[in-house]
Amino acid sequence: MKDNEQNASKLNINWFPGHMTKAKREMQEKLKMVDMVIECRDARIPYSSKNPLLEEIIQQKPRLILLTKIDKADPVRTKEWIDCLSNDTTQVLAVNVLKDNVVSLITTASQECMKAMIERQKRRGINPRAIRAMVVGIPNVGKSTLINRIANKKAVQAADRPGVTRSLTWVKVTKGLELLDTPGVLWPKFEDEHVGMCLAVTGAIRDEILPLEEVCAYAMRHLIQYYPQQLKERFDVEIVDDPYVMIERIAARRGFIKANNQLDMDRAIQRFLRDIRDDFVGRITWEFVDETGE
Ligand SMILES: Nc1nc2c(ncn2[C@@H]2O[C@H](COP(=O)(O)OP(=O)(O)OP(=O)(O)O)[C@@H](O)[C@H]2O)c(=O)[nH]1
Ligand SMILES: [Mg+2]
Repeated sequence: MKDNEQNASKLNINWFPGHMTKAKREMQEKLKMVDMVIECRDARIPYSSKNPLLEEIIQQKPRLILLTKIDKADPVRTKEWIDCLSNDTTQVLAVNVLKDNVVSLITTASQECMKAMIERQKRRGINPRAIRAMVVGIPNVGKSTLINRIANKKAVQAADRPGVTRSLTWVKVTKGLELLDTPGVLWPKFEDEHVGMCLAVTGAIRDEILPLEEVCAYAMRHLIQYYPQQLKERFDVEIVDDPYVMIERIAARRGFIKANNQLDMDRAIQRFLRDIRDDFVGRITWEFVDETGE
């Protein structure tokens, strides 16, 4: 417990930087001009990537939950998450933003979300205007990539690191759909250590401000418990319960040795995290429906 508290406090360093406060305020201001919200969550962490500030920001607007990066997540778990998050008022769509036909999927889903507005306009004899949707979510979840893929051009900047988008930008992606790109937003305090760790492992927080050894140990514990075969196959080491011993074994197996003949643990930690994020350990989901109480 004490360890957890220490980790949690370390994990609270400055990850709600000034640009996020500004983004939150601007999103609230833009809300009047928006018909609906596309809430992107990472399919590997559908619970931890749910932003608690969002309810405050988006209020009662119709919402589509979009689970991104399904190609990186455990397919069995993704199915469980879709079933758990879908209900009469919320549609859930799970996609590989890079490969799936997101134009058609998002167009159809947004029209379904805005059915009432479209029908109202038709009844009044007005040609339905383009749907305006604000795309929101944690950093690095794929918001800007989604917008570029639907628009079929590089309308906004996107890259594999958190904090790329810094301002709100409207993009007319198709004749019937306008999307508002927004900066990824976190929240000032993670009540639950698990949430901070999941965001860290999957790359939503800059590594420079993270206690990487603890993040690595957290990830290792999960893999030992739920994905031992994938872990063994990737690193070719015998599995033991102690995550730190596992990291040592990886360092030794890979020949990560410092000039003083000690194991180079920093290098092993960085390689381990990179292998996870680049999918070399296979498709991993970091939290399950039954654990989170969703
Ligand atoms: N494998 C995979 N990669 C994805 C998917 N969606 C997005 N990416 C990658 O995720 C990275 C981050 O994408 P961005 O679109 O910049 O993320 P963002 O949500 O706009 O991030 P911020 O602007 O920092 O908030 C890019 O390298 C994308 O190629 C997906 O479904 N699968
Ligand atoms: Mg972006």
